[in-house]
Parts: sequence; C-alpha cells; structure tokens
Amino acid sequence: MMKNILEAKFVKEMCDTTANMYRLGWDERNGGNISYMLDEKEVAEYFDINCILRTIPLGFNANELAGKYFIVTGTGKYFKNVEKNPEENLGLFRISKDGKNAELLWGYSDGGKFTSELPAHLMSHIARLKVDPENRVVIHSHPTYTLAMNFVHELDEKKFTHTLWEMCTECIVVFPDGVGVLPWMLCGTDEIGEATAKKMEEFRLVIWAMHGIYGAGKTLDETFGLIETVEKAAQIYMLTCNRPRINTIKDEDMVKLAEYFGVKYRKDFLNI
Ligand code: 2HA
Ligand code: ZN
Repeated sequence: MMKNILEAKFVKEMCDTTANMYRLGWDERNGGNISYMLDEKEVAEYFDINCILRTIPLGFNANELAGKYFIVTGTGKYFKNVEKNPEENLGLFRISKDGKNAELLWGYSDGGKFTSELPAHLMSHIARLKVDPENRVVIHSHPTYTLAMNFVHELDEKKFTHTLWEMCTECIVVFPDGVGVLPWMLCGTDEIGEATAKKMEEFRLVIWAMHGIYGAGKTLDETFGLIETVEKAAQIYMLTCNRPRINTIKDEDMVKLAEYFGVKYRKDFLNI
C-alpha cells in the first residue's frame, strides 16, 4: 500500500514554508519559488516511481542532476494557495537521464509546470552540492525590507554584508559567509541562473538587486531562517538609516562572536 502524499513530511513542510512566507508579506501574487531535493527512497513510499505522468522539457541541460528528485512550486502559482491545494501548486519530478527533461510524478494537476526560475534553482543546487553535499533546498523570495535596502544602500557585497552584520548581533553567526549581490538582471533566464550559481559557490545567500533574494541550505527551516535573518537585519537598517546612528556593533565585537561560536567568517568583509 502506497502512503498518501498529502501526508508526506516534505509536502507539509512546503505548505508550511510557503504559508509563512506569504503571511510575512514576502511573496505577493506569484512572487517567490522553492525547490527541495528529495531522496528516491522517501519518494517511492508515495508512488510508483516508474509511472511518469508527463515529461516536461527543462529548456536547459541539468545532466549533473540526472535521476534526482525535486518538489518545486509551480509557475504562475501563488504561495498564498499552496497550503489549500498542494497538488495544483506544487509538482514532484525526476530529472531525466539525459538531463533535458522533468519527469513529472505528481502535482501540477491543472496542466501547469515548474517555476520560471528553475534554471537558477537547479544551477544553484549543482553549485551548492559541490560545496556542501547535504544541501537540499533553494528558496527565492521578495522580502520587503531586503528589497527596500537595495534602493538605498550600495550594492557592494562587502558593504552590504557588513551593514547586515551590524544590525543584529547574531547575523555574523547565522551567515558568516556573507551575502552575494548580483546587479539587476532579467529574471527567468539561463544567464541569471548561471550568475546566481556562480555566486552560490561562495555564498548561501544571493541578492538579486531590486528583485529579491536566493537562499540555499540543508533543510527548508535552515534556508528560510537564513532569509529571515537577513530580512530582520534589513528591517532594522531601514528603521534606523535616516536617523543619526549613536550606537553600533563594532567589528571587534563581531570577531568575538564569530570566534565564540566557532564560525568561519569572511574576515575580508570586516574593516580590521
Ligand atoms: O516566480 O519570483 O522571479 C515569480 C518570481 C520570479
Ligand atoms: Zn522573483
């Protein structure tokens, strides 16, 4: 007997994460997308993995991920609606042997397909897996204060990261590797996908200037938490940036934090 996919932990987690992000105001309309790599073993509990519902061309080559399984939000779909109707708003597929197609096993039930940002997602998975074999999740979102900060702060990786680190004591501990920044680029393209993946070799967080953010991690919680921490710091920045700054977390304080918590941080992003 196959188990009911709607009770699968990974479907519940996708529902919870999209619902949280929607309620935080980060994912208006069809904004944002999530991809989550699954093990064949966990997928096989829910359906016959030889029963392909549809073959959907990827439009680019993902042969480094051949045979891998992903659950991914659908193109044009709203985070607001995932929880109510996971089968229409999500899809679960395997990358074909030649890396050219998505073999749909469940979901996109209204004839839909994966997010238009799939190139950036899959290319980021490939890049992160080389750095961290346990990476499973890529999230793209439009968090409000992070975006606002893009309009008033220099888009320099060192300066942007440094400002975020200054805004919350825990920032340097949560994202010691800092935040990569891409200039404004056309979204949905292979080009922005390749640029994002290149940044992902170095960073788990990548800003798409005046558009949003990408995060990567081992779990949905961890990846969500990374973006949430950046967003909190950006919020504090936006609440304080037009007033004189009287107090700040100093660079030597950040060194103490990084050393106390034993994290490997971007020393070159501090001014010491
Ligand atoms: O999928 O967020 O970047 C909607 C978007 C595109
Ligand atoms: Zn977007």
